[in-house]
Amino acid sequence: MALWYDEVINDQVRFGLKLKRTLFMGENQYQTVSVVETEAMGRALLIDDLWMTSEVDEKGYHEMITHPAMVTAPKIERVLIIGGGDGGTAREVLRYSEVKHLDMVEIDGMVVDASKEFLPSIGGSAWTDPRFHLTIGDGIEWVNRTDLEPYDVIIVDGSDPVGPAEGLFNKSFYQACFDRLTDDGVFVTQSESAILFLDTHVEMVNLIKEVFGHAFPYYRGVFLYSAGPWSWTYASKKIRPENIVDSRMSMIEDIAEIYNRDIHHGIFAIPNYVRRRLKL
Ligand code: PUT
Repeated sequence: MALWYDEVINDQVRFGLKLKRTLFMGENQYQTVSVVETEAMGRALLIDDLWMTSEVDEKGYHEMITHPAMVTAPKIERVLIIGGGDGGTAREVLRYSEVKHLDMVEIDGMVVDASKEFLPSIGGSAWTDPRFHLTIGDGIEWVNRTDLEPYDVIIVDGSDPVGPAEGLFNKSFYQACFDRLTDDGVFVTQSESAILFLDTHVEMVNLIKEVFGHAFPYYRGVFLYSAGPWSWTYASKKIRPENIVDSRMSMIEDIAEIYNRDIHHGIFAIPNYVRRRLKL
């Protein structure tokens, strides 16, 4: 009999994939981490039994969380990723030669180790890039440090708001990120599904707006996240998503699998039922 794994989204919805085999299962004080091989999506990472990323569709997530910020921030020399343990966001950030220093602060070393061993194509050359500085530690404590040089871009690539990622979904965390950014720096976070987790999405965007003065949610489908469009939210003290640096956009659209200028312009359109609930 075929073996399936279903992410239980709520008592009415599950999202399942047929498995070939389980490659890794581990548990620590933070969460459970598994890597499975699926028929449809290649190898996939689960945290606390929730689908996180897969070889087949990871670019649809990692390109989207990375490039809108990276093509619009005036400077991209110093970048910070909170979370991002599979390495995909780091890989996308490091495509830009202007990046001189990338810090990534991931709370769970097991996610990094499992990703390097079983999902090596996702982090790719990021793991050995001399500009990349990995800290296994608490991203919330990191952004509350006052001894850090400010960042040009901060990307929050956390898991869902359960377990250790819960603290990445509140106003004091967004305020700390605001404080760690340069005056024209850009912040982006994954901000959940505006269909399955609409209340969480709306609350996040409204809190980010309270901190930054503006918030620009954007939307695109990620197959593994099962219910229509996923979302990310962009914010900055000064910069808007229209502020495209042409040379960077041309470079990235030549090599990206999905992201390009037309997609950039389209993704910031907010569905009316969401817009009515946002205090934008
Ligand atoms: N970084 C993974 C995003 C959340 C998946 N549900």
